Order: sequence, then structure tokens, then C-alpha cells
Amino acid sequence: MALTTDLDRALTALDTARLRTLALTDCVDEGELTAQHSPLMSPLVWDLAHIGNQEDIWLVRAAAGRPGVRPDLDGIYDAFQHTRSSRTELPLLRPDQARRYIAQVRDQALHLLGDVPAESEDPLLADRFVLGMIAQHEQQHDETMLATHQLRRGAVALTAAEPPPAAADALRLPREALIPGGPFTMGTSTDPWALDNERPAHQVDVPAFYLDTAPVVNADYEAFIADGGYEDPRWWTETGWAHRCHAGLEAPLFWTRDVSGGWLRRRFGAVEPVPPNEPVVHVSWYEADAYARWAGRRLPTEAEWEKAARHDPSAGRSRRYPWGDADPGPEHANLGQRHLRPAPAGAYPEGRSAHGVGQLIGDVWEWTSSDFQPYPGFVAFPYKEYSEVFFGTDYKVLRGGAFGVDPVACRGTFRNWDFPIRRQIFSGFRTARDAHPGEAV
Ligand code: AVJ
Ligand code: FE
Repeated sequence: MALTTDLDRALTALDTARLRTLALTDCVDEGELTAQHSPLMSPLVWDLAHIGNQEDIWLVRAAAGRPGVRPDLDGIYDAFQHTRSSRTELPLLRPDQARRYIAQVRDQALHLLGDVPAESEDPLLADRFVLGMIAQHEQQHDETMLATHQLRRGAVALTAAEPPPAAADALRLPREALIPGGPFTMGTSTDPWALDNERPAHQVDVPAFYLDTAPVVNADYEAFIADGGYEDPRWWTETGWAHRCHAGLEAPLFWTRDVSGGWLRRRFGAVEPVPPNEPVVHVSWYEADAYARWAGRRLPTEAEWEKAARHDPSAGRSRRYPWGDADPGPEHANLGQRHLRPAPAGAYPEGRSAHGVGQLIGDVWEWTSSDFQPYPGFVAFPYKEYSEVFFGTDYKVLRGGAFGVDPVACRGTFRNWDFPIRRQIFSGFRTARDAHPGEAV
């Protein structure tokens, strides 16, 4: 059964994304839009026009069959032709030109596709997939721009409400939950806006294991640092240790010591004490993996993560989200940039999974131990460069989404990936361990 994907949902998703894109780019001046804030990131004005260029390619050209608004711009805004650090040297559209371009593309796209039926024979148009794909693409670049904001120096440009506190029962929450062994359905063949790498649904047998009920928090991570975790190669893989030494890693990105040796962090331009009960963020896979080994544990596999998030043992099926099939609301998860930080561990009791695991969706992306590989039966759609060219052993999978991820680009099946050295992304983790038969629950 296909889920509801009416035109309203698609138009709202496109609109929501555009409002966010404009908010992220209207809050800084022209100099800041065209500056290189970090060699890891594009100038904001590149993301801005790239969003419109992808929409030009996929909505105006591929889906509607028109010549396109500015095909001459495709080379400049092709992410595969230019590294992020070289994009300031390109003949980019100026900010006002970029804003006009993306508005023109949107006008044409809505004019051409606004009344296309959801029952189309064209797989791009069926269930309005391509509209959902482009809304997700824009939101993913909005998250990337949010990471650029976090990297930039200068006056505070973004503000948001504080996230909710830990739930009243948070102190009584067990630290870990047992996920019983057995098969579950991983991935999806029915979620109409699921991207190619989430497909198809398939059975995976996952042996019993224990998983943290919340992401690892700063206080725990500080204990790893204080115990000499960054100085002890025992906890690190060989490549992880080499990277830690070469990059001089000593703490999560954006952390510094205050005069008395306590930890501070810079967060969207403001320096503040590191909050002890908040999920750690801006750690690389190598750091997450080392922490887990220090703690006598390990990172969960991607299949373990998804089983803990989706498996409903009483119904014998997989849910779309930990709490059920309902779209995420503010009571379920910290998503959508409503807040500019993770919520404390133990928040969002209504978002917990059938197995009692909390905060799987939202707050921080969670590193898994798994490489980004295709599911059995994978078919690239609609283009190889979305997922297929990244499969292999270079990238690690992250799951669950962070506070800057929009609900349209977040599901129990959603897969993100990055290099194991990356930490400018909103990345954290939780830990797991094997369960041994006969062990008490
Ligand atoms: C899925 C987040 C790894 O940003 O490189 C954006 C998403 N793909 N434009 C990325 C994406 C094409 C992608 N990630
Ligand atoms: Fe892109």
C-alpha cells in the first residue's frame, strides 16, 4: 500500500525547503555568502544556486521535458567537477542573481508539474517522487549550509528556541536495551519518497545485542578524554590512530579548554561551557570507534541500528519511525532546525522505539560500524551519482538524522554516509555490545 503523497505534501515540502534556504542565506551579507568559511565547505552562494540548478535539471528538464532555465550553468554547479575548496574560483552567480535563478526555476517547475497526476507511468513522476527527491535535496544542502554556519567566524547570525529537557523518567531509563535476536525487515520497497539506497526491503537476521538507550553524552566523552583516550593507541584502529596523530585530534571539533581546564565549545558563533548531559556532536567515526572500544563496547552495525529503531516485535513488522508510522512531530524528535543543538539525553519520551531506545531520530547523526554498501537487489534511481558511485569501503553509514535535518529527509530507513575522518557534520554516536545466550535482561 502506498502512503499518502498528495500534491499538497509535495508543494509544502518544496515551500518549507525554500523558506529555510532563504533564511540561511538572507541572514548574512554578500561578503559572507561568497566567502570560503572552511576548505571543507562550498561558499554559501554555491549551495544556493546548486539547489536551483538540480531543480532545473530534474524538474524542468527531466520531469517536464523542457529545455531548462540555465543549462549553461550545469558545469559550474556540478558537485563532481569541482572540489568544495575550489568553488570560490568559479564564475559563480552573484547572490542576487542566484536568488533570481532559483526563483525562476521554482516558478517554471510548479507551473509545469503542479497538475501532474500521481498515477503517472513515468517512475520519476509516480507518487511525485521527483518533487520529493528535490525537496529532500534542497533540505540536505540546507543542512550542509547549517554546517557552514557552524564553521564560520563572526557575529551570531542564527538563533532558535532551546530544546526540551530530559523527560521526568530519564534518570530511571536503563542505560541499554536488549534487542532480541531474529530476522527483521530492513529498508523499504513501499515508502514512495525513499531514495534508491534505502531500497528494496529485505530480511536481515540480527543476533541479540544491547544498545544504548540514548546517544553518548559529553560528560561520558569527557571521561574518555580525561582517561587519556586520545593518547592511547589501544583504543584506535591503525588508520584511526594515524589520523588522530596527523590531524592532532584531542577533543571534538569546536571544543577548547577554559583557563581552569574545563571544556568550552563554540556553537553558531557563541562560546559556552560544554553541557554534560547533551549528546556529543562533531566527532569523527575514528573517535566514536575509539570511545566505544575504551568503554568496552562497539559501534552498532547499520542493521542493528535499524532493527532497534523500526522492529515492532508485537506486530512482527518494521515501522517507518521508532514511535510508529506517523510523520515526526515536535513531541517525537529534535528535527527541522527548531533548535540549534541536540536535546539532553532522555528527552522525547514519545519518540522511543518499541524496544525502549530513545532519540534514534533527530539530535545527532549516529555513526554505525558499517560501510556504505548497496542492499541486495539495489537499482540506481534516478541517477548513479546519488548513491551508487559512493558504495564501497571508503564511507561509513550514519543513521537517524540530527537537529538540522528536516523530517522530509529523515526516516527509519534513511541512510547517510561520509568519510570516517569527517566531523564538521552533526555527527555523534551510541554504543552496543553482543548479548550472550542466557544472559539476564
Ligand atoms: C547524502 C548527505 C552524503 O551532501 O553529499 C546532496 C546528499 N547528494 N547533493 C551529500 C546530496 C547530492 C549527500 N549526502
Ligand atoms: Fe547536491
